[in-house]
Amino acid sequence: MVRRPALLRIPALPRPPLPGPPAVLQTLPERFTSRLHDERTAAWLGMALGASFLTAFATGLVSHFLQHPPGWAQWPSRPVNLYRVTQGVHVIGGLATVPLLLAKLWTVYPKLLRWPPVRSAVHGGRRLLALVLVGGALFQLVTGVLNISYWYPFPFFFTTAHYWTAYLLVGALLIHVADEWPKVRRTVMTRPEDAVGRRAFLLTVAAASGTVALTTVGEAFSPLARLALLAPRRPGVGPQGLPVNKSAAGAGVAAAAREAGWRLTVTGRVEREVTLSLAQLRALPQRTARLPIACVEGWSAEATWEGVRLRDVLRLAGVADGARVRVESLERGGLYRTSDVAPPHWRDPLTLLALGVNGAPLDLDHGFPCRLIAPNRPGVMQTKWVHRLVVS
Ligand SMILES: Nc1nc2c(c(=O)[nH]1)N[C@H]1C(S)=C(S)[C@@H](COP(=O)(O)O)O[C@H]1N2
Ligand SMILES: [Mo]
Repeated sequence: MVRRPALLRIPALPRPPLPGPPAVLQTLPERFTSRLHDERTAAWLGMALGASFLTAFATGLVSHFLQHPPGWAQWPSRPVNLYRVTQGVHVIGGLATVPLLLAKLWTVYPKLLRWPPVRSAVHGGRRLLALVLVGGALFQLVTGVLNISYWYPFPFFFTTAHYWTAYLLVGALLIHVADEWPKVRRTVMTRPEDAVGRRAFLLTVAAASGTVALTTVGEAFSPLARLALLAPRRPGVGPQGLPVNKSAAGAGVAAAAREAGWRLTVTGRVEREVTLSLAQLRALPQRTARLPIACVEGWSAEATWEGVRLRDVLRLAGVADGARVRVESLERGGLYRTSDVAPPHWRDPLTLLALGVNGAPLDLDHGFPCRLIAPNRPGVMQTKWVHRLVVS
């Protein structure tokens, strides 16, 4: 049902005794004089929105299943920048969708005020579908933007809500596309006879989307970093030229990480338990790898990491080729205190237990004394302040 804004309820207006729309609504549709509130504009915007939501869905699923692997599938460790690209597309594409959605809502909102609100069962069903589409799309974009801005005014856990709403939205989207397909064929695939400034309008919307993308893409694509005016994170900003999400103080590990008694332990299903001090780790063959941190929030930053290959340390303990490894942080609580490393990742020669970055020992906030860094993997799984490897 349509809830009329309070302003529109004007009780004193004389009206015919017939049951009908409130007087204001009777004349309202005629006031939408712009001819851009038409099918053809809506169809073009709808196609763009459909493409961008489906892209966001696919890239979102990649990110979800990377963090919650289904068991039968293993994500490869190469190409090194794959996750950086899929997640960059997810977040920056999502931001660029905001102007598209606003334009679409503007184009179709006069329909919302039509009388009677429900004309038939089919019409009622369509309105319900529209409610799910509009509600779902707004929910995804609003929570996404708030999340990358590190602002959590909502009472639910972002990741779970964003994930499940995606299925609801895509389900509704598929029904909507099937339902509207004839209209799309009638409009988008034929030449318009009328000139109502539609092209100029659509180009303006496209330019707005492009501007959003251009002023944020630099957070993932460093050559454009200087243009990243709207991005919440910038690649070069932070200790040692890298952004920090969780500081050592914030994680409550500052004291434990600096302790001289710090040791790295390899335990679980191993041939022999191994315990290494920082000096012993430094005495093992040191390697460098140029790898990005690619955060789920869309930003990424590349660095030159120095340290020991994870596989070298695991081989010291006699770990079997197919083993899985859980990397544990000194951090006591928090969602990111551990991460799982599957064989494609731990056997990759680029996967390091990093002791240094960009030519200096790790900053405390980057995970001193030791952090995991691996190719093609979300930032949340690049565990900092590592102290234990548990093999299973
Ligand atoms: N122990 C631990 N490791 C962690 C985190 C954390 O909260 N705790 N945050 C992760 C996240 S979300 C990201 S994006 C990267 C950020 O790394 P940086 O702060 O060194 O740039 O570290 C990851 N490693
Ligand atoms: Mo992150």
